[in-house]
Amino acid sequence: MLVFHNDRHALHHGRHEMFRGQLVPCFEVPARADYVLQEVRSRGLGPVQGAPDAPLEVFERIHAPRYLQFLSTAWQEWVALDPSNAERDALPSYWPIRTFRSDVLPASFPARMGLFSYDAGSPITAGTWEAARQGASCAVAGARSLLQGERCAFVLTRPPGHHAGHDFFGGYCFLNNGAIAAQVLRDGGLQRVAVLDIDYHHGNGTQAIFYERADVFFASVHGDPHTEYPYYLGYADERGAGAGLGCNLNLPLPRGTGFDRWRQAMADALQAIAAWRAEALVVSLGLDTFAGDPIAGFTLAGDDYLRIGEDLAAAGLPTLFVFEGGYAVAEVGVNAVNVLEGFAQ
Ligand code: Q9C
Ligand code: ZN
Repeated sequence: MLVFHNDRHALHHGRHEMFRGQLVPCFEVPARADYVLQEVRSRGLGPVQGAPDAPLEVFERIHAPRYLQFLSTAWQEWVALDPSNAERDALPSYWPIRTFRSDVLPASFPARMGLFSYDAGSPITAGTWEAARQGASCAVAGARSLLQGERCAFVLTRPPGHHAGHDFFGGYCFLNNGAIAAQVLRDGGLQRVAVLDIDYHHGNGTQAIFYERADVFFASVHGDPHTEYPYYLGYADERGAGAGLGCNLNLPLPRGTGFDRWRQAMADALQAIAAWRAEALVVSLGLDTFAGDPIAGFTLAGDDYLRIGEDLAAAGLPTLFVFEGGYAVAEVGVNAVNVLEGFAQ
């Protein structure tokens, strides 16, 4: 399996996220991707390559130009507010919730931080833009490899992407790598592309991006948002809207769910994707469904990830895996490569 590795991922290294009124050390750390790369190499999964910088126009197929403009200069603006800010991550403190305008663009940098985000858990650091942009470039290269006939490829990148929307960051995500890949597949000539999100958290960004579209099917198996992040999206009654009605499938499961029930939910999602006649599959591959994950609540075990890979392979579609969450750092490499090896064998 081809592996597209973001060799600039460590430029994004948040120090703190806001959690229950305190700044706590970030869960989304560079070591996550390092463990996955180490496992890819030691198990000989396939050749590891980088990717050329994709032009911004490719990202603009998914993200708003003014959002990309904001991200590309956010760190410089943050430091310009106060030189000592260089020692601190940038986090938002204000948000334009209901009754406020979101069409305005305040000159104030903190005001724009809130305009373009939805939580205080996703710090912007000196290298966030560089890292996110290179990661999205890897997603573009991965999608193109499928268009050129590869059966599968793996985009090994962080920061993750599935919580990022058309014009907002959150949930540790800045550019929606999976959505960008799906769009590259569409623009490369495929008519019907499915995104299957198996991260513990609902992929609210990806869902929102494609919600009114009939050409990209979004299916997600995740912790029930009644109790789990991101709380405000991911419910079973969200089926798509307008032309996209029927092209969105949410399968929320209660905290504590184990592999048997989880596996049946993924089978239901794959069944819907097959019935929809998808031509290619993008898998948002979160490993935070693992029992040992510090911020999630399912109870999957290491070997279960081999079965997941086998089940995905049985769907018989060209498949692009995109790395998302998974915070049991020492195990995330084995679990990720188990899926990929289960798929490829
Ligand atoms: N203190 C992804 O898995 N906060 N994002 C949870 C932890 C947000 C997860 C609370 C979790 C976002 C890509
Ligand atoms: Zn997650």
